[in-house]
Amino acid sequence: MSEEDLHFMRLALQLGERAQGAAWPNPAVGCVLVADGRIVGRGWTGPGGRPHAETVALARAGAAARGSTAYVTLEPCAHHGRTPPCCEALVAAGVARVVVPMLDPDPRVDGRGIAALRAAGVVVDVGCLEAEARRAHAGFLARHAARRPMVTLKVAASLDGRIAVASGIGRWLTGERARAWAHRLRAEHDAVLVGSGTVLADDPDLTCRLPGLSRRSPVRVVLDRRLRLPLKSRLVRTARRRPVWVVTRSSADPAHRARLEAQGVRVELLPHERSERLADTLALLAESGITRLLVEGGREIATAFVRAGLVDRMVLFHAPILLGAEGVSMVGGLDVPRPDAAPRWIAVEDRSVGEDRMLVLEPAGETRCSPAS
Ligand code: AOF
Ligand code: ZN
Repeated sequence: MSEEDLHFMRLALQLGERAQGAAWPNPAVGCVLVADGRIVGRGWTGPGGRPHAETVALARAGAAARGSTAYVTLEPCAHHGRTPPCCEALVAAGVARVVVPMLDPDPRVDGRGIAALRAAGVVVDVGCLEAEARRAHAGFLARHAARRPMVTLKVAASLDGRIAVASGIGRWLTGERARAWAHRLRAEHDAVLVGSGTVLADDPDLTCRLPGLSRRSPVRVVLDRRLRLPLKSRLVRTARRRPVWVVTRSSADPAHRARLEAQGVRVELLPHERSERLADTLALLAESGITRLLVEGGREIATAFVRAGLVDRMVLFHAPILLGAEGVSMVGGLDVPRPDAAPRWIAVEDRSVGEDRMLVLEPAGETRCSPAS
């Protein structure tokens, strides 16, 4: 790969990021068309996955696409789905070369896009910035390979790892800049998940309230085995504007369920033993198209995800305060017998956000995108 290839693929990856959290159930793909060293078209996957990135870039380029190189962050599709195949569109437009980091794991594509392009005489180079693309498509890949979304756990804690004072008040530990980042995280995920305890304690609305990004608010998911979600909660009152999904047990009170559904809440039922297993809840979300899930708490939920090995990425905001031993710790019991048996994390990003510090961590060792029990 030349420097030029790396440069334009980086640009395509950046464009794809713009669709993150909005393209589900599809991957957020970016595309740059380059002719004689000049960009003639750019595109990214549209809301809900349509149009595909290549369609947008080709439309922008028009006749200038002839003889160009297309940098696409995922193998162009080969199937007649909700849009015609992108590989046919690239050939029809006269694109001479296509550069992609990786194949599309969707069984309808999976190498067929590249084969069709090559059969039509287009030069195809595979593998440019593959690691970066795998990270960008982690949610889409997890949904296909592990029947679950990629999971990001967000925690705002004091220096000593407490998320609230003893009375349970945990709001405003971090400053305004960190809170803005947290809202951006919501926009970049398809869904945000909390436990019903958090709803009862904080009555959050879980939307993205950044200027211009309110339409990017995620689906709001409540794990609520006892179906305690109050009709008066902010979530229920706004359920018609942004989706609210509640996952509960099939034995939940049918009258309350009907009242919630009448307010626009989607109630998903799981048999008793399946409702105890997070992996079953995640499979249900993946079946509904969710590729990127942001877990926001509270402590019981965070603990359950960590214990199950179901966290792919942790975003930890550290406020420069101490709350002491009487504060509520960020995770509950993990039964760690010795330090060397502790779940270990690798920091992939570490930066100041206003007066707070943001750490992005990934589990050390094998990737966790494998089916868990
Ligand atoms: C592309 N470019 O921008 C995206 C692709 O339901 P459909 O017809 O939109 O097809 C969805 C599949 O298309 C999805 O599973 C993935 O394989 C591919 N997504 N492909 O060429 C894009 N978003
Ligand atoms: Zn396509």
